[in-house]
Amino acid sequence: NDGTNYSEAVDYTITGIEPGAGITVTTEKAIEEYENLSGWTLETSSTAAMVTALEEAISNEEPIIVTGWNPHWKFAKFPDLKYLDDPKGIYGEAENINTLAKNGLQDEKPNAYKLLDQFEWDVEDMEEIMYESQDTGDSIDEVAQRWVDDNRDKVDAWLEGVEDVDGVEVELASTPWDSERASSSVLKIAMEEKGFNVTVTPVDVAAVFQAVGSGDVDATAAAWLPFTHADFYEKVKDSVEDLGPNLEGAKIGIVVPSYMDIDSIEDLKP
Ligand code: PBE
Repeated sequence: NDGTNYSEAVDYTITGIEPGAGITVTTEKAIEEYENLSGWTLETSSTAAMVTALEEAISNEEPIIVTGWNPHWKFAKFPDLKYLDDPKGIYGEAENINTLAKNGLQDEKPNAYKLLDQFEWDVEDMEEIMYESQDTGDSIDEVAQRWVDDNRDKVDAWLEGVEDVDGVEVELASTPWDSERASSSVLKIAMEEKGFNVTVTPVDVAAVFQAVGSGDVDATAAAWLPFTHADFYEKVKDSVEDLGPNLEGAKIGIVVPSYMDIDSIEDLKP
């Protein structure tokens, strides 16, 4: 590259997000597996703090190394970001966001189960809500309602064959990221059209999996699989039912501004 020792410039530190995130666990694995990252630090704080650090670095054209993922609006706001190649495949390949139900939900609440099972949309749909909320300052819930109004064909497909109910309670566990706030929000709106009374509780990833596994909640639409949340899923897999992807084409990894002249995690000097 141009000779800059990026590793030294970032003080051998990756700017991470919340300590409880799947991507945090995976990045700790990456630091163990890549010899050139031995002794590096993953600094955890929050997604908001990571985005602020990224914004500052980009405005000063300074090097920064962050944990990043799609779908997320940072790639729209900062078009010059790139993923570093991950030759060891620590961050996995094709990643999806799955819906998980507690065991027995189909018998207990068959119409809720059917709707949850039929819920699926595309990366572009989720991004539309995240970008619009970010641009306008309107809440995810407000933008999600507009999205539902504008995308009747998709929403009607989720509702197909689902009978109306009279206030059946459904509890969904979710995570605090915009991606899952968007999916939980459209799901809640769609379910309430059929007469369900839906509560969405955003908690840590570990708590999401525990809650569905123990049957404390009915379901979650926030499971990043097969890689990001693999360790969490493994612990509860016998007590949950995997309803498959509600979104295909998610991704996580190490992200840097494209003015950094490196392409791979292995290009980082030890
Ligand atoms: N994320 C966004 C989460 C899931 C959704 C990739 C930051 C994580 O657990 O890492």
